[in-house]
Amino acid sequence: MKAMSWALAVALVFAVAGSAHAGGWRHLGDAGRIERRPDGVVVQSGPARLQVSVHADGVFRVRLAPEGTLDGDASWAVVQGAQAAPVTIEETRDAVRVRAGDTVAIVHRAPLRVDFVDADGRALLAEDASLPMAWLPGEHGTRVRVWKSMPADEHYYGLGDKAGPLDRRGRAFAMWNSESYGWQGTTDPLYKSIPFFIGLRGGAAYGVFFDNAHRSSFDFGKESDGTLSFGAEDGPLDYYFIAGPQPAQVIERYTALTGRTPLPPLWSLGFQQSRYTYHPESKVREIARTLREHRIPSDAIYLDIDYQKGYAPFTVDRAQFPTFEKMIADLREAGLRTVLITDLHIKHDPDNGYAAFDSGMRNDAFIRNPDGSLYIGEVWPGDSVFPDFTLARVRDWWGGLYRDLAAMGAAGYWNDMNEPSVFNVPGNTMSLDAVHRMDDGTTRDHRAIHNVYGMLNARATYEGLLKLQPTQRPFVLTRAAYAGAQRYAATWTGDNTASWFHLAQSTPNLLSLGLSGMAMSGDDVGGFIGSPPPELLTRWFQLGAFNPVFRNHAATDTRPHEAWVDGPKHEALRREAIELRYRLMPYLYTAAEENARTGLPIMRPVFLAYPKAESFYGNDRDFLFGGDLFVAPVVDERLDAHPVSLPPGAWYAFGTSQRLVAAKEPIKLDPRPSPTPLYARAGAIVPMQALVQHTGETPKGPLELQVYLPDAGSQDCRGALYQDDGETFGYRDGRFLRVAYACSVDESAASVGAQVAHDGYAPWWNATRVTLFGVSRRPSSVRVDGKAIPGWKHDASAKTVTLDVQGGARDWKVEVVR
Ligand code: MIG
Repeated sequence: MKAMSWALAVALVFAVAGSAHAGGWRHLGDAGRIERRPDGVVVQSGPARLQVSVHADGVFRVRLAPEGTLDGDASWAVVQGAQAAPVTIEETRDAVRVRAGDTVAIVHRAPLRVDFVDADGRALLAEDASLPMAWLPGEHGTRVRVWKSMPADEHYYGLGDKAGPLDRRGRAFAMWNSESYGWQGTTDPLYKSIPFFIGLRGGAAYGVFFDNAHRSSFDFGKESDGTLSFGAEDGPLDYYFIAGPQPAQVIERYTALTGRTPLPPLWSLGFQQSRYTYHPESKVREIARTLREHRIPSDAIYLDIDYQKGYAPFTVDRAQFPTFEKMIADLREAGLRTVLITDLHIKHDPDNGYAAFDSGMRNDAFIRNPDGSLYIGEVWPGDSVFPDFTLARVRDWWGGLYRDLAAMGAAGYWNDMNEPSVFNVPGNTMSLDAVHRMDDGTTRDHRAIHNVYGMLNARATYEGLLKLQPTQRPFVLTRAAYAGAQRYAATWTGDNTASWFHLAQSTPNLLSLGLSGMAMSGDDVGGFIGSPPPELLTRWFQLGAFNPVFRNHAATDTRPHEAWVDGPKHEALRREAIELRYRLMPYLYTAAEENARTGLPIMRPVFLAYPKAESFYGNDRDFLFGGDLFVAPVVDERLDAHPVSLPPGAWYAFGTSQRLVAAKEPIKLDPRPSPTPLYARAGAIVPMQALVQHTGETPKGPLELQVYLPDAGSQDCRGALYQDDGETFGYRDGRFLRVAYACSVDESAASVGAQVAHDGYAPWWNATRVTLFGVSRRPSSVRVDGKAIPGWKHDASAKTVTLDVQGGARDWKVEVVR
């Protein structure tokens, strides 16, 4: 009942949330005393104080304290401390200008407000003088809100995996981690809260990160056409302005601020087979056997909640899994890792020898109600208790729970239900009064912690695994997240539906997650709820093959979703899609390493690489896979032509010499093209390998390099390769290989070169097979390192030249002479 009335109250209050003039909002008045600091200014305005500082290169921070005291500087998201950056401060009659690099924060005096402009004085993000920042004291804290002018031609991206189109313009969103079974196109909020967005206008981008974990909301002109706003129910008014102008630069800076995804284990980039639930043991073994018999390349099998005893996390139902450890070992032998679900709700099961509960009680690890009693909520195991993940010592304890499962040989862990989801209560989550303890001895109620709870669950898992197996890269899959969760876990989009709608929704979701820092993401291939018709399932495999996390999953009571269930024709198409992913593994792994190093996502909206290509600002269907491949997937049942509009420049139909140029009119393909239309940038050098059945298998044969020749004179021909052992942290000690490839074309020759940039890991190949696409005329000779070689091939109809360069990691140069 209590929670119910709260939910109603929130609904009522939220109805007027965006409304600036609704009763009681106290807006900032004029500036009073201005204090200069080395990194910016602190401005008094009545009792309130506003701080505008330069946090790092290209990153400004704005904080408002209504009562004048800036809260302790705690953030769950930010890992980058304030960096010293050159700052100049200039005072004029009307304003103070804080300049760093190419960005200026103009702090206007009357009323006190902040605009961001670029070096030429062009507005990037400006406040409307009639709507300065405001706050509204209430029963559960002080609400805060910021309004900004919204240019008519600006587009908005990010906020994690929200439903609906990628461009958020014209809509409003709430941030409150919510179990969202069967969510649809307007369902909001969903499972994650990533209060970060990117504004993009005429090719120039900036970002805003609102670091407030309370229930918050973002409005991109829904309430009022020319205004965007963001705010929260309580907590600090604390946001970062992140300069571009390249959108990629905004993402690099945002992920420097909130952290990056550590390099994932290679196997997690393989195809993953899941279902709710494969049990008993014989069923799991049968699935593993069938994957291999049908030659479906795959790297992991997931065990959902039925492997446990009475759904109690960290138990194994031995009646169903008599030789659990042996099963894991046998799967591993076949190249399949086992991923176990480990929900965070611990069964309330006193005096029954349940170690997770007993040790949690001994360690005072569980969340309590305000009256000191245990908070108990009903979830899968029945009455359950919930770890107090805000405490470091509780995260430690939780991490230790993985000791046995790790010893049993499990390779990855799945943290589901961590919004947290609670059954049979209004709001489907923990009581908002539940008490979370902080390491500094203070407490917060659940309202303040809710949105970070799932991330702290993933963090406890990740850090625990690091302690247990310090040399192994952990793999954690989380459903709930807050900004920064990319440091600990991969994610998926929750309980989607076996519908064409959800297939089409997959790409905007995953692109948005990638723009929001969480590149390692996927959705349930085939749809979780319901039974996909064969063609839909095939299309989903074909799309999922280009998702960072590629996992087939389905709910109970649905028909089987595995690749082989619809007969040989569909199976062949699905296998073909999976095989291409495995053949592209060197390219994909290189993209994953780039993501770990720079934050740039693996799946990229076209505007990320081509910011000026405005025709792609609203494209929800197509995307770049890594830097050089363009995917135009089939996500509907249309009977008319499949239209493809290429990004700027020249492209090749993948694996061919068919050259295409971006044009006004889309290319019209067959209505049901198969496989997925895929294009390589003219100037791309794509590393590939021979087909394997799992990533632990050494490819037989050379490294394969596909070189898509650009126009003569183009400087933009390049590729990269990153390799290491795929599972340890050895790369941090330099045990990796990095090769840069480049090519050039002139009247006399096409040349391709390899340059080893870091030689710390011996690769599996001892030759590189180079294929040049776009060579119509038979060359007069082919030289490697200046010497003519025999044995090269020209295929006149395919317009390719193929040759082998002997050796593993070494510099070389190939010349194909006209
Ligand atoms: O209440 O563990 O989103 O992937 O299979 C459902 C059972 C709980 C929800 C997850 C889904 C998983 C399921 N879980």
